[in-house]
Amino acid sequence: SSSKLPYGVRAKNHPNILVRKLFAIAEAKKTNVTVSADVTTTKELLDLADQLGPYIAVLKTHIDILSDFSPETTTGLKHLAQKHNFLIFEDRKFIDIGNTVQKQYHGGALRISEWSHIINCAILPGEGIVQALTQTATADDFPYGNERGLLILAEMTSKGSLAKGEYTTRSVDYARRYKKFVMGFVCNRALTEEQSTETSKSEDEDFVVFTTGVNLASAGDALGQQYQTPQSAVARGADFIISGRGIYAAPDPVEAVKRYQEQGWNAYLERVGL
Ligand code: 6AU
Repeated sequence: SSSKLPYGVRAKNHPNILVRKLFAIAEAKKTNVTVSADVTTTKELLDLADQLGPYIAVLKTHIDILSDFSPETTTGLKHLAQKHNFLIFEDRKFIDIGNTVQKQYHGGALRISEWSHIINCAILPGEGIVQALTQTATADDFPYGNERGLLILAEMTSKGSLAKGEYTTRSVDYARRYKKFVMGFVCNRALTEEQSTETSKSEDEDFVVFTTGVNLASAGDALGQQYQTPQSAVARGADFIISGRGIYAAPDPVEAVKRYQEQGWNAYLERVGL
């Protein structure tokens, strides 16, 4: 399966331009780390992005937790993404009818489509949410064309998560139907062999797996979060590991991100046999 192939090989064959860029960044910087920068002021966010930028492939935001969000926040993020060559992933988890999510994604107060390369959605509403976001991002007048992608939240890391079984299989079905915009999943393992009566794996299929709940110092938190190490996440199929508090709340976040980078990268080399 594609998870045994190096990022560079997958980049060459991939039809999606943003995925090619993501794999190229991973290869160039030797990192599969996504830092989840869940801080609550613009200064903290931009400082983190600038300090950790050299060691990460993707910076993940929750833009609605900032107490002082302004256009300067996203101007700053875009500038740092260019400076350090990383992608931005706004973890908005869209979850509504198609007509609503289109307006939440493109335009609105946060203008997410303008600055975030990657977004995610949950499929609780059904296929229509994926269809609607794909429609917006592939429209002739959508200004950011090939530089945007969608991850489907197919599983969750929290205790008692209901995103399993048929829900996860459906996530894979919808990804297969809307490949033009869906680049992969947020999930805890490779879903490539997932089959339903509706869809099966096509030969050229290569979805990107982002796995969160990665932490070297802790097994979980008091609110149901469950952690694993970079090594175990990558061995189970993660192409990119997402870590928040393990990095930004460490005594020295730069030292921490380097450790996650090294462990995530070594686990990747081992998986692909390099
Ligand atoms: O490393 P942490 O626990 O500090 O942060 C984990 C980050 C948070 C969550 O909102 C997010 O990952 N997350 C997600 C995502 C990325 O969609 C899914 C999930 O199942 N669990 C999870 O923690 O920003």
